[in-house]
Amino acid sequence: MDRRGFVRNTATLGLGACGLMGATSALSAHGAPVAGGAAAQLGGAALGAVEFSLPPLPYAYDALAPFLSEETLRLHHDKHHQGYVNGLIAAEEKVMEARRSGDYDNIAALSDALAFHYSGHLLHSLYWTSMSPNGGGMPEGELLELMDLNFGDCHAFRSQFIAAGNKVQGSGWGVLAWQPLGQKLVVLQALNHQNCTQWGVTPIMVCDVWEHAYYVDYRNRRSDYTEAFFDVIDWSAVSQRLIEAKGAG
Ligand code: MN3
Repeated sequence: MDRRGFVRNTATLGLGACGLMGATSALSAHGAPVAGGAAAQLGGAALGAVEFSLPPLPYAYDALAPFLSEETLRLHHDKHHQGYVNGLIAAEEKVMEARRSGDYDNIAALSDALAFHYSGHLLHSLYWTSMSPNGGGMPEGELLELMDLNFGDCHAFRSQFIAAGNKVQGSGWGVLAWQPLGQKLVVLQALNHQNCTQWGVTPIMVCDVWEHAYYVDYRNRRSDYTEAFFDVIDWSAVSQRLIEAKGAG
């Protein structure tokens, strides 16, 4: 099947139950544009030093036009993603202060903030590397074989992924993830960044459907954005993350 045929398929499947993306170490996966190693950046703030930082956008701000404008990518990467990194660092510092003082009265709010900002940081890092100026086309190899096995075929996968993103109520994500217990690919929704999660799954491709991701370019037409997302997917990066996720799980 050619790329055009793949992209044109717009049949929709019923939306599955709320899925989940996980609080996993997905950013050790291939393609995460984090200087010094994703694992070190995202997992290195265990006890003391706060090491989280914004990874550079792996292409020019105007490289994905016309799918997404330079204005959108500058705002989204430099302001929104940076905001989650800042929020994560602030939350970590408050948790460290609670440890020092022994005052855990705010632990519920702090736990919520950690989940929100960490998940936002992780998902945005995956989002940038789910796309490429040279993206689009078809998935190949084991990724394609698993789509056939787990969804029926790649068209059915595409329909479910787009439906999941379109039907997120409010802000959230469409997520393709490797589920180790089922040894299969799953399509999930993430509400906000952290809700509707299955523990232990590894997200390998994500589509941000918060309005800030598309409103400048698509206004309220989220479904136009989620359809066009398939024109820029970096399937080789997604395939590599699948291999790494399977190896880890
Ligand atoms: Mn976003």
